[in-house]
Amino acid sequence: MQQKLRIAIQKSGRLYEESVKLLKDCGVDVKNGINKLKTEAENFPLEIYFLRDDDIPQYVEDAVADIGIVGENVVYEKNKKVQIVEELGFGKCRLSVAVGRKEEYSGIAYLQGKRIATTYPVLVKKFLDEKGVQAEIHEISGSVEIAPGIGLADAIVDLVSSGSTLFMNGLKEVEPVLKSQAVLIRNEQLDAGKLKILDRLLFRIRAVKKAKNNKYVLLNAPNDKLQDIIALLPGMKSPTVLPLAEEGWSSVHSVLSENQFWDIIEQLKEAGAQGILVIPIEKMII
Ligand code: PRT
Ligand code: ZN
Repeated sequence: MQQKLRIAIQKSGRLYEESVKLLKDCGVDVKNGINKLKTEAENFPLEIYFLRDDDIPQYVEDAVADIGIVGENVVYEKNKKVQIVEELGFGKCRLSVAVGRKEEYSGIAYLQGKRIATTYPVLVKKFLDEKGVQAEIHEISGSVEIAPGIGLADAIVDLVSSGSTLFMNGLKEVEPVLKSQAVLIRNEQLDAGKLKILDRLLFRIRAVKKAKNNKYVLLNAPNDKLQDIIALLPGMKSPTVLPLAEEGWSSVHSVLSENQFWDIIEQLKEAGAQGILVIPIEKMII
């Protein structure tokens, strides 16, 4: 029988859809996991387990699953023996200290002797120890943001993404504890066969990630401006330049990364580029 790699992903919740999408973008056909514990991909040697995110590090440490997709916040809180192999670029958030909006927060010393409610006691303790602050940590299992309002705590440490939950509960974010995103983790002792499958999957994940961060750009350039325009373009090797049917014009094709995209487009227009088309890239293999 062909060897399979077992991956654990969240059964439902914030990471579920993006985890499934990532596998699908990698060409792995995942059947819907709702109400299912596991499924097998037909076109790739992968078995997919659907679990609560909190359990994933333990399952990967115990080799019940070989790899898993989970938030860094959970990996560090659970502190299991697993290796992070790749940042996945979704599920981005931060673990932060928040206090009542009207409080005068003077700095970390504010927390001295205070009661802090959180679902992340390990990370909070580590953070306070590093800062040399003593405070009471109250571990609660959910709805942390209501703790100050009902007199259960003076401050909270919770995950924040847009900040609207804090705002709606009369709180303000005052101190970052950890930045987090979804990561791929692996068991520390995979055999050679499984490592080979992991390498194949990682190769695909990296191609998908790279493509997401890049755009394919096509533009028309008058030949007398061509050198200036080419100088602005990075491209994978160098841009492709093709003559247009119209005399004196060329078509230029290149790849731009998301974070320099708008700057370069503005400069291209100024340099005389016209008819600029921007196209998403599905996979990018370098
Ligand atoms: O059922 P299961 O145990 O699997 O799921 P869960 O309910 O424990 O986790 P889930 O689905 O809420 O989150 C899974 C992972 O998503 C987290 O571990 C993080 O890595 C990541 N993530 C990213 C977030 C957020 N953003 C986030 N905003 N997880 C939770 N939140 C919550 C936060 O706790 C707060 O209640 O959203 C609220 C704040 O959001 P904003 O946008 O109002 O700031
Ligand atoms: Zn959870």
